[in-house]
Formats: sequence, C-alpha cells, structure tokens
Amino acid sequence: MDRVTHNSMLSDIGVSEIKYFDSIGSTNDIALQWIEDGALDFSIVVADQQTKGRGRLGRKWVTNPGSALAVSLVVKPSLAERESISLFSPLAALALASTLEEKYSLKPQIKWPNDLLINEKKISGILVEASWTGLSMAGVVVGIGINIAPSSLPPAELLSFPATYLEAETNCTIDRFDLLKSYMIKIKHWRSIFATEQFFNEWRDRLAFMDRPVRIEATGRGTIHGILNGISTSGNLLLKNKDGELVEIEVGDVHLRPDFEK
Ligand code: BT5
Repeated sequence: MDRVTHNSMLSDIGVSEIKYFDSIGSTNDIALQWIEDGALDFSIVVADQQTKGRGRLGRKWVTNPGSALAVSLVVKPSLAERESISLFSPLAALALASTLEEKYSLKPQIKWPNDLLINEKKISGILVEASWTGLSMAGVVVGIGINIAPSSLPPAELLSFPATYLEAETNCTIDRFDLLKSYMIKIKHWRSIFATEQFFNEWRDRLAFMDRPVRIEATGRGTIHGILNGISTSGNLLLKNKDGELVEIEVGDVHLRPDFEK
C-alpha cells in the first residue's frame, strides 16, 4: 500500500494506525505483539499474504497473495465489552455481512460461531484472540480472512466445509481496499450497538441452518444432534433435541455441520 492510500484510509475510516505487510506469518500474531508494545484501540494489521494464517484450535487459514483480505483489528475493550468478549466474533461477522449486503446485494449468513457463508459456502473466517498481561486483559485481536479472487481458495483436500470467494458470488472485480474501508466503517457501527437487543436480533436473523437439523461435534461431548433453534442472550447456540428440550452449547471446541452432510 503506498503512502497516499495509507493516509487517505486513515482519514477516511478513523483507524488509529495501520501496519501493512506484503507477506507475513499471521496478522493476528503481529497484532497480539503490537498490543504488548502499546497499540492504540482501533489499529489494524493488514497483509497481502499469510504464510502461517491461523484458524481456530491450530487449524490453518490460507491467504494467497493478491487474492484475499487478511486483517486483524486491535480492540482495547471497554469494561462493558470485557464482559462479552465472545461477541467480538459475531461483531466481525455482522459487520462483514452488512457490508456485503449493502455493497453487492448478497445475503450472507453466519454459521455459528465464527464463519460467514454465502449460498452455504464459507467466504470468510474469523479468529478472535485476547492478549493478557498476567490476569488482566490487555486487548483483543479480531482477525478476519475474506476470500475475494479465485486464487484465494485453498486446495480441496484442505477444506472441511465448502468454500467460495466474493468475485464468484458477485460476478464483478472487487477492490480489496475499498472493501476494507467499508468493513471498518461497519465495525464501528456494530461496536456502537455491541451486545444490544438489536445486535442479537440481527445475529439471529442471519443464522445459517436455522430450524434445520444440524450436528455439533464437541470435544469431550461427542456428537450432539438437534434442530437449530437460535442463540441465547449470551451468544450460546440453542438446539432442540429429539425430546423437544433446548440444549445450550458454548463456543469452544465445536464444529457445526448441517445434518445432511457427511
Ligand atoms: C477460521 O477458523 O475460519 C478462522 C480464520 C481466521 C483467519 C484470519 S486471517 C487474519 C487473521 N490472521 C490469522 O492468522 N487468522 C486470522 P476455523 O473455523 O478453524 O476454520 C479453519 C478451516 O477453514 C481450515 O481447517 C480449512 O478447512 C478451512 N480454510 C482454510 N483456509 C480457507 C480459506 N481461505 N477459505 C475457506 N476455508 C478455508
């Protein structure tokens, strides 16, 4: 990114600071280190390529050069936000979903807890991580990867869920930095209504596989089958089991799959 683009982005979207890399291991790692070094709230790390992009629980996230967005946002959470750190994942999902709907008339859905789907294929993954100084939380990193061009797709053998990219869904060429600007503006908006009723309602409205049979694979609890019923006020997933009882599932080591998939 040249200096003119850099400066105009800063003034357009009110980001505190940007670190940009042509190629880096993981933008989340840079952002976590930056928090330790005193990063300001609402700073971002952006990379064209990640060589060690991370998903949850040690899984890989592929970011090939010139094809995607990999962005990690530094948040210094307020006291109220600290109470609901797990909601930063839906915050990013809602911000991107509303961006894609407004700009490209798409209908993105959120696959609980952290994926954005278009036509039931994953277009974006989110990884939220906290940085701790002893027992005190120094900051939160909200990392997002967005597939844009055909070469953003990983090899099929690496995929545990069908994937897509924005240019396939829109049939147009996407300006990645324009998309980044719009996403950051939406992040500000969703942060201003963080954990409100509106936040939860819009999250519920965008839940993928609602009222459909799904299975949850949770470490230590095996596979749980049920009908996807919604999310609780703390962001846990609600499933109706075969006896009609509501089962609540916390974010953790879980995979949600539609039950028709093998
Ligand atoms: C995620 O994990 O989906 C979170 C991905 C977060 C990536 C961002 S990029 C910026 C920041 N820096 C980082 O290092 N990470 C964050 P999870 O739900 O665990 O999904 C990982 C799985 O998605 C992998 O095991 C693959 O099956 C699949 N996958 C990997 N790369 C993909 C891609 N580009 N598109 C679609 N699926 C992908």
